[in-house]
Amino acid sequence: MNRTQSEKLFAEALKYIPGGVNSPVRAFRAVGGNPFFVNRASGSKVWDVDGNELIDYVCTWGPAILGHAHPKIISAVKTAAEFGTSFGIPNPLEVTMAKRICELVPSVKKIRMTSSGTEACMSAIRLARGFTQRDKIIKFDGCYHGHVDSLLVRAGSGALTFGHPDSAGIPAAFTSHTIVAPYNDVEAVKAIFAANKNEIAGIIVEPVPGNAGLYLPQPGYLEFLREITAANGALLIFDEVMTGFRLAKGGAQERFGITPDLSTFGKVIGGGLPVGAFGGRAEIMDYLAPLGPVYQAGTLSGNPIAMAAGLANLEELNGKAESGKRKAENENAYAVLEKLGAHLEAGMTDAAKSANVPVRFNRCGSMFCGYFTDAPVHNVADAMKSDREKFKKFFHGMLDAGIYFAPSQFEAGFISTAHTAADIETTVRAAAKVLRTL
Ligand code: KE4
Repeated sequence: MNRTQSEKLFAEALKYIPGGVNSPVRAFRAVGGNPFFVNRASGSKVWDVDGNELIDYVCTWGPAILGHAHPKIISAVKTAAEFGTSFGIPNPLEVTMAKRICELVPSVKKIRMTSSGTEACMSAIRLARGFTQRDKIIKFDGCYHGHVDSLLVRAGSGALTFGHPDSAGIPAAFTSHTIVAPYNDVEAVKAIFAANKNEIAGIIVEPVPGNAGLYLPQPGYLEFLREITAANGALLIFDEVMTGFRLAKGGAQERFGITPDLSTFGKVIGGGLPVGAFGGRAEIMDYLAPLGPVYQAGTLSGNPIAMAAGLANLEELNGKAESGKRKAENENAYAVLEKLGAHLEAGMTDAAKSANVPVRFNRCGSMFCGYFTDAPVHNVADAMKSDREKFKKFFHGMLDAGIYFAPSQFEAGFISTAHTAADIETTVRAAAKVLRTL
């Protein structure tokens, strides 16, 4: 595949941007080779600067749930931009967005917008500590909550990909109140609470971890986290930056029937523009400035263009909130995502079997990960057993076939409502060929 222009751009980028990328996961360091550059995307496809068309299963890491350049989002952004790009003064779209999120996610009674998922998670942690007046936070190895100093401890995503889940530049004091437990391990969390009585401010968890590939909560595990936090005066914080509004209209908490105290969001509610949010019980959220003692702020929080794009995304996924109850054109968006996900899972599983290559294909709705291992994957330790050499070869074989999967074994894949059965069939046919070369 000709990537001349991408190579030229990457050489230029390296002169001015560390590693040539503005986010490490884009760097292809886990799979080898150099990243390609994209300047056009539409529906389920992206086109690189050399004109190569790719079926995209990264979907800009989640926001493009309706596919790229959805006409309703483009039109909403253009319309909003005509009236100005930022005010730094409350604007009506912030109210519409806040109300819409509270309608879609019953556990959220109040919400605060930010400009990234990292900011949302950082703020939720600070709020949990301020509200409980406790310092310690439990997180799970392999889970990633953005590049928050106190949470970059055995983190997932790029931190895991590059083998340094604990970043340099973070003083030990900043992580001394962070306790890491294995995901899906009930006894480990019980022991932590027993050893830290009345000291745990909260647990922050990806309800379906998507930053070490993808694995699911074991039956009863999320219920256990809900019970043990409530029993110990600690808060349960669901990091739904990735799962929110994707795994169900109300996110993973709707899908699994759990009511967290706080939730963080991002990606889908920005429709591809910079966004994050955190919300939950009103008595907790009212601890935030300007009402309460926990400070949190952002120049572009609630930016009108991001709100317009996010609201268009939500509207197409769920239909208008108010009058007329107009259903979205693809009113059963979540049924479409589930059907496409099941189609991909079945096809990839069959392709691996016919090629006699051990693959564990984990999936939850429209999020998935194929691990090159024949053992089940329930946590990051299991994920680390996957054959990364096979993954590298598979990744490049599929890329050369015009299929773009996340450039790391430790990332989730995403499907959009713009993907078609034909896209899935093309993907599975290519996988059947590539797997036989491994
Ligand atoms: P951002 O700060 O990147 O908007 O969100 C951080 C974040 C928080 N919580 C979860 C569960 C997340 O998945 C993320 C970000 N996800 C990664 C993909 N693994 C973003 C891609 C990147 O870092 O470039």
